[in-house]
Amino acid sequence: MFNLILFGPPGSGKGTQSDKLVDKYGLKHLSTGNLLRQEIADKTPLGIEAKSFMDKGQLVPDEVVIGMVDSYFEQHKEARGFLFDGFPRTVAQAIALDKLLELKKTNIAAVLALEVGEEELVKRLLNRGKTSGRSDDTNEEVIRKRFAVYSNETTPVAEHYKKAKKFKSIRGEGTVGQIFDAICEAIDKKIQQ
Ligand code: B4P
Repeated sequence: MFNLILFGPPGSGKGTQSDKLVDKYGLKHLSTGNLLRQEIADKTPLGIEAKSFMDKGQLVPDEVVIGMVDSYFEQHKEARGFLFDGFPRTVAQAIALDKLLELKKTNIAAVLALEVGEEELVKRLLNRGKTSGRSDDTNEEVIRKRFAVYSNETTPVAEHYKKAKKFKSIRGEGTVGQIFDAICEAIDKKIQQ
């Protein structure tokens, strides 16, 4: 199995790049944001709980997200590898992911982190909010809250993978094509190792 994490702040382009990467490398796309939005659309108890956190720009509790990832693994036992998008977002999630992968006798090959300045991120998210119908993208205060949560709770995840020598920064500003090429270059190097 070959597993990758696409890492970066809200709006850094994780979802945009993931769609292209899963096509090219035949990986299963595991976006916790997409899974949570599907639960909300289906009005499940999990979705109703998650919505109250997401609307405020907060993270959904670890046990909810980890349980959801575990059941996604159960449903995709045949996968050749996973592209994790927006997960893990806390150190507790990263440790849980390490354990789940260990049970499958596999691990994370690399963590690719998209680096984008905050003002560019706000611009992208407000712009997406005009058309996406996502309530967490329409209010600048909620967007700034998401950055604060990212800096407090998600940045330590980078340290977790830096210690394991799996972390690589990628410039996340430029055209979608340029960024895609830079990510593919990093992945291809990893595959050749
Ligand atoms: P996510 O769904 O993961 O989304 P995101 O971080 O907001 O955006 P992403 O980085 O994927 O940006 P995108 O490509 O769409 O999270 C949403 C919420 O779910 C979180 O705030 C949290 O509450 C909850 N959640 C999710 N996972 C969780 C977890 N593990 N634990 C707890 N809670 C969790 O790009 C953004 C915009 O930029 C798009 O409009 C795109 O078109 C544009 N764009 C992309 N690339 C561009 C480029 N190169 N130039 C210009 N614009 C670009």
